Amino acid sequence: MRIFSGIQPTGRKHLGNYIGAIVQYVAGQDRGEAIYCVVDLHATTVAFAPAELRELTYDTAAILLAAGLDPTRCLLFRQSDVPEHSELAWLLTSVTAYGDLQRMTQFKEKSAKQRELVTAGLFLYPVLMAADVLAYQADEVPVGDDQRQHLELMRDIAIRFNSRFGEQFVVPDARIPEVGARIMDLQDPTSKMSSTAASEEGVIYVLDATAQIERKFKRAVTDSGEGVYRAPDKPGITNLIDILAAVRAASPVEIEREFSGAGYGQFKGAVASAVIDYLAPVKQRYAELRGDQAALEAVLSEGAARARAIAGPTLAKVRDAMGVGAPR
Ligand code: AQP
Repeated sequence: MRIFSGIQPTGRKHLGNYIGAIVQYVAGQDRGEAIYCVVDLHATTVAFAPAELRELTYDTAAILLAAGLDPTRCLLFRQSDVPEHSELAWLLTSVTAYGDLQRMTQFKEKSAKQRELVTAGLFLYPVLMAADVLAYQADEVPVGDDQRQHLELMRDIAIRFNSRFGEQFVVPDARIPEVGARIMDLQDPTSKMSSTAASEEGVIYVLDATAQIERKFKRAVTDSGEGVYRAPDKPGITNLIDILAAVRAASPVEIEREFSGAGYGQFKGAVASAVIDYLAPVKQRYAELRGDQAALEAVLSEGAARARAIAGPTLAKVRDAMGVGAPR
């Protein structure tokens, strides 16, 4: 079983990224051959600063290692170090429908937010994402719920390619966690927690100081009623229940039972302290790892060499099947 996922070095990683994706990456090391990638090429699809991008790539790699990725048990690399990703993305455009790309919710939302330029890269983002995964013949892709639509398109691309050019790709499945697949913004619990949120107050960053985490949970938007239980008209409390369930590896029902008589203030305090304890060891390891950029670079470049040994043969096969390039 091969597992692949990518994470963008855009902004600081938040609790949604952590619970929805990173925790699953760590668990993937025990479940199969795990391959993870910091997708810096994806980050160039929206406005970015070149020097910052490089730093954010190291930041993101350090967060992943601090969370528990172990380069002896998984493969971790930087997307742009493996040119097979971008070549395959181009080849896959030949079986990707323009109309499908136009329907992508993420493109619609992100293009609406761009002030200066809506890039063609943003439009083609899901094709590059398909190439990331398909190059490794991955069986499973751990992601948060917001990537569900991209995963479906990726499967369609693989199926269309296989039927046009012969069986070249494994058709991957999404692995979306049961609890915590969509952590919501604490200030606007109808929108997902996001690195591009309008205000930082609703976003818990993995590296936030204890006092910031306490303050953000204290100010988290709830409803005017009472009772700690999940309901469509209680998106704020529902989100806090999901967060506590995820960090305690419990079920939301267990959390509801435990806090059935509690007031909102008491409940928010409990969520804040659980999240603080949960992130403390990650923050400590991050500080140690981030201080040694040369060591981070070594992990990424060794990972890239091993990744190319897997993606290269896929590309050779695909080029042959498409009649592109000199015959092998
Ligand atoms: N709120 C979330 N809840 C659960 N999972 C989430 N993910 C993102 N937000 C949530 C999952 O995190 C992984 C990495 O996402 P990314 O590479 O898109 O990184 P990002 O740019 O930091 O993601 P954001 O915050 O979602 O930014 P925007 O909104 O600007 O794109 C993915 O598996 C994703 O599902």
